[in-house]
Amino acid sequence: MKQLVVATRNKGKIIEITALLADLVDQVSSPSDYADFPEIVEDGATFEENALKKAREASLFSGLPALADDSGLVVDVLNGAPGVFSARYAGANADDAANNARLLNECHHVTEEHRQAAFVCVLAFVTPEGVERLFTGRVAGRILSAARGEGGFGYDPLFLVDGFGRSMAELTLEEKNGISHRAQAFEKFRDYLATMSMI
Ligand code: ITT
Repeated sequence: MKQLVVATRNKGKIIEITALLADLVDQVSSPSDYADFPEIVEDGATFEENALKKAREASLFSGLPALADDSGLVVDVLNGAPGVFSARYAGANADDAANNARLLNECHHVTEEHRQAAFVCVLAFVTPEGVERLFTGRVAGRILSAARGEGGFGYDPLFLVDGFGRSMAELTLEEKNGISHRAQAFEKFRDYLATMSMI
């Protein structure tokens, strides 16, 4: 595919997505490449709604095919929180440190065996011709009691990946992009593009 807009302002996502798209797209642009890219209000109740909204607005604005990632952490014992509120769990302008501090606090009295969680990613692909497709990925793990590792972004230091014995932040970019929720959704997107002969 020649050109694609990726509708995210999250620097951690952009690093991972750039690597995941490397052999799929000639030219990837993101909101920071445009002077007046619209601010998109994420007011949907689901990852699907938010991902579609971001991709639709990006495609409309740019006139190009657009991809948007809506993702987050889902913790069983917290009834699925932070979920679609993952980016702003500790408040509207919360940073990763504040969100992680709240997560630790909420899980404080929960024993290890009840800390099951998952990262979920929904990718929305929208084109100016009216194509709309969703691709989902999910990776399971447990919430740690203290941060581990320096890699990744967001909740990665508090997420012990099932079957790895390491936190998501203890994986290299290549390792994370081999197993993550985002990588799984991109794998489905890749298969779709191949089926449609778009690559
Ligand atoms: P955009 O909407 O501009 O893409 P955002 O950060 O607001 O950026 P989301 O609304 O999809 O994106 O929220 C995703 C949040 O979920 C993100 O800020 C992290 O807190 C968390 N998250 C998602 N994927 C993650 C990952 O791979 N590792 C750690 N945390 C992740």
